[in-house]
Amino acid sequence: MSQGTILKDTILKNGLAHVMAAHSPLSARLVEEAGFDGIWASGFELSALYGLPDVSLVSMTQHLEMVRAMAEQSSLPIIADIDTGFGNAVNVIHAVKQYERAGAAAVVIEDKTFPKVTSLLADGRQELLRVEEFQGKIRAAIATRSNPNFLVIARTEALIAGLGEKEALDRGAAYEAAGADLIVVHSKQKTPDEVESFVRAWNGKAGIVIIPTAYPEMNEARIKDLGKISVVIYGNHAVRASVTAMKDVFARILKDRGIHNVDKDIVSVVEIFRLQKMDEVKANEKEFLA
Ligand code: SPV
Ligand code: MG
Repeated sequence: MSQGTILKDTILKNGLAHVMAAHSPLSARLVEEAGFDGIWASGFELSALYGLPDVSLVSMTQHLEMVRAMAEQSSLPIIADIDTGFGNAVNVIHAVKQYERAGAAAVVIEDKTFPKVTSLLADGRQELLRVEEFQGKIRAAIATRSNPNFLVIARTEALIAGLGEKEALDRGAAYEAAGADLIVVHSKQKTPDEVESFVRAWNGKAGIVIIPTAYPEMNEARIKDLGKISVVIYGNHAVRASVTAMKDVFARILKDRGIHNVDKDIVSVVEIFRLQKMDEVKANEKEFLA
């Protein structure tokens, strides 16, 4: 079964797929062990990992290599955040071929101009593509995929750009008409009102995807009550959790002048061996080292 089929089946079976961000093969394994339905190969997280802002600086090759490495370490479907598709429809064609081959379940393409600016920034420069041009990118992605279950997800940034609900609804409908399987509507409002209102007004057939980072009180009970939402993406909680943990442990080691206190509060080296599958190495040594 293809990864896209697995993701589609989860949505069909559970109504809502819950997907967690990852930025490394190790974090992808932790997402799977925690019990999520899928992995969000977040551009924001990978950019942060390189110490870079999420403004189209990380290349397609860097992101693709990470997706490939994550796919090797996890059996969960991966939703690849390919930003604007790295250029125009021609770049999208190239990207879709590569990401499908790399083992992703889906790509999300957003309707901003290249280079994009990260969405949640308070005064970010948010420029949107003409609807027809973005439809061309979606059509190009659909025409390129070799498996019809490789999901092409269109993301509108109309609310992020402050263009209002009507523009967001019109764009969502236009992207569905171009063939998008699902529609991401993103918002940076501190409350869920804007997204809830969009969802209530949405009368397309395509399911909606949300990334509720800015409005965290939108929990899964509320999402299910609203209906129409197929996927919730927890967009940057892997990198934020790891920064929180590293800051805490690093500060304590300096304060304590040693590792004697933190040792009991962090995972053991044996746990890292388990995540690295050292047991397989031991078994192979026994079997093959003569
Ligand atoms: C990402 O995680 O890269 C996203 C979500 O695209 S956001 O950063 O909120 O735009
Ligand atoms: Mg992104």
